[in-house]
Amino acid sequence: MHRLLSTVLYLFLSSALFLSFSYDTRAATITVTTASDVLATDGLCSLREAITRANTDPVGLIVLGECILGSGDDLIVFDPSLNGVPIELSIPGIGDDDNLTGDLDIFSNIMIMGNGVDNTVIDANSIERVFQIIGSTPMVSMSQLTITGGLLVDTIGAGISNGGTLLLDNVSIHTNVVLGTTSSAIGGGIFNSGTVAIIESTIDNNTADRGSGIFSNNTLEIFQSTVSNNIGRTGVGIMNFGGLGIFNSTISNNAATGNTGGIDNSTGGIMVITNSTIVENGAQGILSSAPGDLTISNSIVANNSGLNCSGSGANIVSQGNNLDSDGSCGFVQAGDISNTDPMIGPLADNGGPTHSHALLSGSPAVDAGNNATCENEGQRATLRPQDGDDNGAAVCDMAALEMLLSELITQGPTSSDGGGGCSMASVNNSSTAFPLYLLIPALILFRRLRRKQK
Ligand SMILES: [Ca+2]
Ligand SMILES: [Ca+2]
Ligand SMILES: [Ca+2]
Ligand SMILES: [Ca+2]
Repeated sequence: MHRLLSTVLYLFLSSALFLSFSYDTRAATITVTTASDVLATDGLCSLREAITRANTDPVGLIVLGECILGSGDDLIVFDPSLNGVPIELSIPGIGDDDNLTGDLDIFSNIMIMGNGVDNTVIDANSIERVFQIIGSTPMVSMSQLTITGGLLVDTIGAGISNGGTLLLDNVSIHTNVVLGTTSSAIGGGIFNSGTVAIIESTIDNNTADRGSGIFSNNTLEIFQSTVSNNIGRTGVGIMNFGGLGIFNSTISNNAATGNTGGIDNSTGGIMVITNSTIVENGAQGILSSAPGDLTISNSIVANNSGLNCSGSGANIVSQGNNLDSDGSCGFVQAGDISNTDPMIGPLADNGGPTHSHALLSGSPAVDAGNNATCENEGQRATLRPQDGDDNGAAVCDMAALEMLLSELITQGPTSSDGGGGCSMASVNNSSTAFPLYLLIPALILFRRLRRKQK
């Protein structure tokens, strides 16, 4: 059921965003041609100028060489000559919401498509946050880019502050900082008060008092993504007060000075976790504060430095086929495995666009999920189920990844100390496993670009 709900939400988001772009024949494609953060008639188009043109759809003559005029739901792209050159924000002045100084302010429907997380890096250079999506009406998508260098003091959302509808697809949000300890020192990577869908993205090494990776008080869905190495007091990976779904994702190595490093589902937050790996966080892995508000299936909650779960039984409800390493999660439903070492590798590049934890040969999580409730593909887009224990029956794994039998065989026998010697076979997911929901918007965009060229 939750899989269906998430699919419906995804289709809504992707169709609302991408189809509106594809059928908005007025839309302009605005190409950024300089990495400098300037507002000037200099023959070049900066990212700030491009966003202003897209926001305001001005009319009039196009100045030769400047950004072309926005028109409807615009697409912003980056000239390949900028690949690898960081776009550093440099016009000081915090608190401006007119896209003139400090952060980049978006208040219309805009699609920003970079050339890859290594090629298109948008760095606030510590002058304010990176992006602010203002009001509840903008529909925005960002893909193939990095968002970093945001710095705020006791203010929300250093990477992105979102009030509208936002799709993040193949995005890296790292090293954004909210200083301070007030109730506003939240959302180091992302602050969300609207709707956000995160696909195949990484939220890493962001800092805030609470919700250092992500703070959400509205609707958030996370697919095939990793929230890792964030730093804060509590609710460090994710702090949730709204509706949250986590699918095929990894929450790992978030460091807490307070009581919860992984996920804090506060009173009023409603949360579903399936096929995910919540491990190696500081302090507690998951805290859920009210009865029935968090349901979990086909997942691993293990090796967190405090309790894996706080609020088990009433507040954290197992729907089966989960594993914990300390017996704290109350995993007593069908297929649950309690107080058991999951036998996982370190957070590492195991193939696909995000880092993850592999299951090691002999892991009790291999082929221990429920085919009736598991997701159709793993974090790396490996199709589920795979027969990982070579008994002829293909069964979903617990956890974000679905391991291939060839990978588990290549690892060989696992040493009892969990030491090295494990070589992972690379995963080829480029052919059969490419998700249709990414292919469809890509095809729509390609057709639209082709039409424009004619
Ligand atoms: Ca526009
Ligand atoms: Ca602003
Ligand atoms: Ca601004
Ligand atoms: Ca399997």
